[in-house]
Amino acid sequence: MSDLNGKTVIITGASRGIGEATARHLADLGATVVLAARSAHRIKAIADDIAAPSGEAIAVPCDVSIAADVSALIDTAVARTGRLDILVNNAGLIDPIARLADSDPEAWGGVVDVNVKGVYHGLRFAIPKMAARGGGTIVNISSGAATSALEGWSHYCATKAAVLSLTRVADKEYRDQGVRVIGLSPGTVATEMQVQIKASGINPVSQLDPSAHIPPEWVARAIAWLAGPEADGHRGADFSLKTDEGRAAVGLAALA
Ligand code: NJP
Repeated sequence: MSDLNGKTVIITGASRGIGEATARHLADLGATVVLAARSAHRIKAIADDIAAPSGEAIAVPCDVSIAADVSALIDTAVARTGRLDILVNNAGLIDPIARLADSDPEAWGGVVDVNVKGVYHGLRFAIPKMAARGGGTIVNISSGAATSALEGWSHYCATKAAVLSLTRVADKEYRDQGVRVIGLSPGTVATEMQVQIKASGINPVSQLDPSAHIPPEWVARAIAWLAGPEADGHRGADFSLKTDEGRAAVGLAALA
């Protein structure tokens, strides 16, 4: 497990779900965590809770679809802590779920703004800071949807495929400057996103029993593992937590 003492980690989409669990876990491992999301009151409450026993946590309200917000987020993290070691590009949307001919073009584009442009913004503004210090790690939260087609998820499949593409290109461009860029496909996770998926009733994922989902804390453990050198073989690709090999590497139970 990575020793994150003295390191600064930014997590987008940290107001709930995978992002919140990741902030809490990485703080437990010694990191100073910077929580970003639109729900300012929620990230402030989580940061206060993390900081209360012994951790260090900073809340920065941020809409990842807005370049200036992400630029300011990264500047704030560096100004407050003096460094940036890890960025977790986690913020993402799945709603509204709809088949192509029923989809609303504006809402479809809004998902592109968050899922694709949000990740691009993180890469765009974090890479120069990391490269200037000799390196860092960026984990882009991907999905099995990046490489498979699911009814009602044209926006989600297309945007996660774009995230995988960004992971590949960023690795190609900045590997030799010490910037480690890795995607993470977590499988189904018990968060608000799965509640929205179930409510849609559209494809087989919506039919899954909630007991099939892994807890967000498992994803947080995978992210901590990806931050360390043991995960170097996954640079420029999506690491999957759905496989027995992936779970074993992270130290999690095999699939039932
Ligand atoms: O989702 P959820 P998860 N700017 O809905 C934030 C991927 N994934 O934790 O802004 C900034 O509980 C939102 O905060 P707020 C998935 O695609 C999941 O499951 O305050 N933040 C909240 O904190 C996504 O990339 C599953 O509303 C924005 C967070 O995003 C990541 O995992 C499977 C924002 C969403 O929390 C986390 O999803 C899979 C914005 N514009 C991949 N818009 C799964 N759950 O099964 C939203 O393969 N957020």
